Amino acid sequence: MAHINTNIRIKEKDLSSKFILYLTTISFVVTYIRTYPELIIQRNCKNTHQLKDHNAELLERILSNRREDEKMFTFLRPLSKGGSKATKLLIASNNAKFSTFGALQKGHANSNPHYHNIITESHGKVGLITLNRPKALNALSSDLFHEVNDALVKYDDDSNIGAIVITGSERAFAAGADIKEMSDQTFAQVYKSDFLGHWGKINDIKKPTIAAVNGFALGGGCELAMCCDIIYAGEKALFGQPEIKLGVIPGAGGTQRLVRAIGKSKAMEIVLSGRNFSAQEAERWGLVSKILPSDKVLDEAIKLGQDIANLSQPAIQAAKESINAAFELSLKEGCHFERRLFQSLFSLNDQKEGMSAFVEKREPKWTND
Ligand code: CO8
Repeated sequence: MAHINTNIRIKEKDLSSKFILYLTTISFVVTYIRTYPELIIQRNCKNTHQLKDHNAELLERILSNRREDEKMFTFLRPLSKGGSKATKLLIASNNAKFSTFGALQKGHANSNPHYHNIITESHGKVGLITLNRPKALNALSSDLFHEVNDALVKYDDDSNIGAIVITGSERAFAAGADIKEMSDQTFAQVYKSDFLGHWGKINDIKKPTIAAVNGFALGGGCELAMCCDIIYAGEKALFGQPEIKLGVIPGAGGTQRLVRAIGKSKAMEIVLSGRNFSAQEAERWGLVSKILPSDKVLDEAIKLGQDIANLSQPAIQAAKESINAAFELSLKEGCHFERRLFQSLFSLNDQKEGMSAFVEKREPKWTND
C-alpha cells in the first residue's frame, strides 16, 4: 500500500512539475513574441522567398550596426543552440542595439519586397524610409535613389500618411553618391543619361519630409538631408560637402541650398575646403533644427512627423509650398503668394473647424477638406 502511495505521489509530482514547465514555456513564448515583433513579421512573410529576403536583410542590418548588449545576449544565448534561424536572428538583434531597429519594432513593417536598398514602414501617419546599404555606408547609388523616389511618391499619394521621415543607420545617414558607380563614367555618358537627374524628385513631394541624421551625411548625403524640409541630427552626426576632394563639386543642390541655409562665407569655406562640420556647427548655423542624443533622433523625428500629420493636411501643404516659394521669389512676390494661399484656405472646412474649435474652446477635428 505504502508502495502504491509513493508511486501516486511521484506521478503527481511529475504531473505538477510538467504542468509548471508547460506554463513557464507558454508564458515565455508569449512574452517573447510580444517583446520581439520581428517573430510576428517573420510569421507574416507570405512565402519562404520573402522570409529568406527578410532574414538576410535583417541580418545584414544587424551585423553592420552591431553594438554590445552582453546582458541580454547572455540571457538569450542558450536559446540559440539548435534554435531556428529566426531565433538566432532575434538573439543577434538583441546584441545590436540599433536605433532604427528599435523604432522598427514599434512600427508596422510593410517594406516593399522589391526594394533592395531601403526599408519602408509606416508609424501611424508617418512613412519611414530607412536607407539600407550598410556595407557602403548608405552610399546613394542610382538604384537606391530610384527606390527612395518610388517610396516617396507612394507615401505622397497615400492619404493615410501625413509626413515622411528619411533616416539611415547610426553610423551613416549617407556617405554621398556612390563613388564606385561614378568613377569610370565619361562626360558623354553622364550628360546624355542626365546622370542622377532623378535625384530632383524629392523636391516635388508635397508632404513634409524630415531627415533623421546620425553619423556621416556627406556629399549627396548632406544634399539629401538638405532636400528634406526639416533636419534632426544626432549629437555625433557629421556633415560635409567633400566633393572638391574628388575633383568635382556638389551636384545635387549643395552649393545652392548650403548658401541659403548658412550664408555665403561659411558655404564657401565648407565647399571649397571640403572640410566636414559637426552637428553642433550645423545647428548653430541654422542648417539643423535640433540636436538630440543619437538613439533619440529617429523617435523624435517620427514624433514630430506624427504631430504634423495630425494637423490639417491642406493647411500643412500650403505652409510648405509657401515657405519653399521664399527660395524662388522676391520678398514682395513671396508675401503676395503667401497672402493668396492664406485667403484660399478660407474655402476649406478645416479653416471653419479650426477657428470654431478655438472659439468654442475645444480640440479641432480635422477632415482634411
Ligand atoms: N561611395 C561608394 N562607397 C563608399 C562611399 C561612397 N560615397 N563612402 C563609403 N563607401 C564604402 C567604402 O568604399 C567602404 O567599402 P569597402 O569596404 O568595400 O572598401 C565602406 O563604404 C566603408 O567605408 P570606409 O572603409 O571608407 O569607412 P571609414 O569609416 O574609414 O570612412 C568615410 C568613412 C569618411 C565616410 C569614407 O568612407 C569616405 O570618405 N567616403 C566618401 C565620402 C565622400 O567623398 N562623399 C561624397 C561623394 S560624391 C557625391 O556625393 C556627389 C553627389 C552628386 C550628386 C549629383 C546628383 C545630380
